[in-house]
Amino acid sequence: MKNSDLKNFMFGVSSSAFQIEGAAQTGGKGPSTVDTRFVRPGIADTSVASDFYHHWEADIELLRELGVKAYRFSISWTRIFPDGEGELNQEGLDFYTKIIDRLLEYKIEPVVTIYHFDLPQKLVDQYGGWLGRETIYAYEQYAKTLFEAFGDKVKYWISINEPLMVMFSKDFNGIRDHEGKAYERANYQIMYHMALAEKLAFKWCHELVSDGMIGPASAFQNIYPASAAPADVEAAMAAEEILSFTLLDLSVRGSIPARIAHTLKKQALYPETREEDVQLLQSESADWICFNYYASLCAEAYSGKDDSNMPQFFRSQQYRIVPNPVGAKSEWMIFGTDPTGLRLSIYKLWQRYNLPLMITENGYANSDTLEEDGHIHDETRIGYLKEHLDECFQAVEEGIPLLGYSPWSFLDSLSGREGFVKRYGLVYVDRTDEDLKDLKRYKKDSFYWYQKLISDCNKK
Ligand code: BGP
Repeated sequence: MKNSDLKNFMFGVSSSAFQIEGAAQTGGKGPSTVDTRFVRPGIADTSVASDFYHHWEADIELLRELGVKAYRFSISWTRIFPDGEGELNQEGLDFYTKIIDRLLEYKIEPVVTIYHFDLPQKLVDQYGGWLGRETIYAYEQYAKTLFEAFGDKVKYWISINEPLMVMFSKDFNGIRDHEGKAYERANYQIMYHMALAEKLAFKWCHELVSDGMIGPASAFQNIYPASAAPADVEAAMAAEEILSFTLLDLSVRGSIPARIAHTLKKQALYPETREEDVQLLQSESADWICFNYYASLCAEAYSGKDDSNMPQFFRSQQYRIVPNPVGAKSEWMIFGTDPTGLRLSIYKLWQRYNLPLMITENGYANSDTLEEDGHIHDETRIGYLKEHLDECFQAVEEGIPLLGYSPWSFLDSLSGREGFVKRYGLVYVDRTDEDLKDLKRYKKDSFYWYQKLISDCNKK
């Protein structure tokens, strides 16, 4: 690779507000769906998480020491608008102002996710969350407020993290009173309303942030045919189109892919739309595509039943998702690892959309052990990150505008469901699910490895 290829590459690291901040009821913050959801006994909740809210200065020192060029984090919607809309909480805005200013002082580019799973609970209570069109405008007000406050400082914006997960996860969308077919219909209504909301954010970003870039962060599902049988190949194509491209097409092209629209209509799942939506959907488009990649999957032709143990949202009558037999599986990486799949995902996204790309999540989950001497030897994580980064470097060398790589995660943080037993961080946070201990930070071996890699690339 030419030295200049990586000169501007954004080596970053990622986090999200509810997974690290804690202080869930502090500083005027209102409750969101991730605070009110049911948490299994023995598993940590959002109240303390990694306590970034009280450790932010020392944590940003760690970012500086790590040498990253970018930090991807999210703003908590209910820290800014405790009710999701209406009255602004200045204390919340001030908190993020301090963070952004400190990052810029250290020449770390803030990459800001506007909304990462934490939907204001009040919007759920009042409007059914994303089922109500009111939530579209609440999101618009929130996003516009952020562009007004930070538009002169933050250039890189992510509208919504993993709309796919928001559509399907009741923990995130807060929809508890719909089941079966009604819930399936709700999933697509949520998708559609989020797409409209996102377009309003695009519009304001383009108006208020000069040279700003905004786009979604896709939970990209790279799916291989389970065999070369045409029926399996077709199943894999359908799965990718439904799980990944439908949402991204809305963000970029402003429409649902024709075959998917046809199927949704046939199944009476097509969302309720209004004529005037078309103009908004098509007038604005994403400037870049961020995506999160952990593993790949396979699809085979649907044979009338799905007896796999896959999560509900992977199930469909058009395909059957199965684990990829290739790639090492481990305690928490149950789908195995597939670095090549990351590069193939880059190709697929580049071919379809021709937009700059950024990897905003990629990481290895493990139940790490803090040794008595304060070390955490996470060589498997190092191997995982190295293999995936090598694939990124190849794509950059081939001329694809991959702007950066920001692994999940900076700190050990609250996992989507598993609390603190499942860790991804480059920095260990000393707490367990049930014992807060001292929340002290320890740099894992992966921290030093990544630090050296960034520094070596800077020297080239
Ligand atoms: C992604 C989310 C992240 C993070 C990550 C790891 O889907 O965007 O917020 O949670 O997954 O997942 P988990 O913590 O569930 O293992």
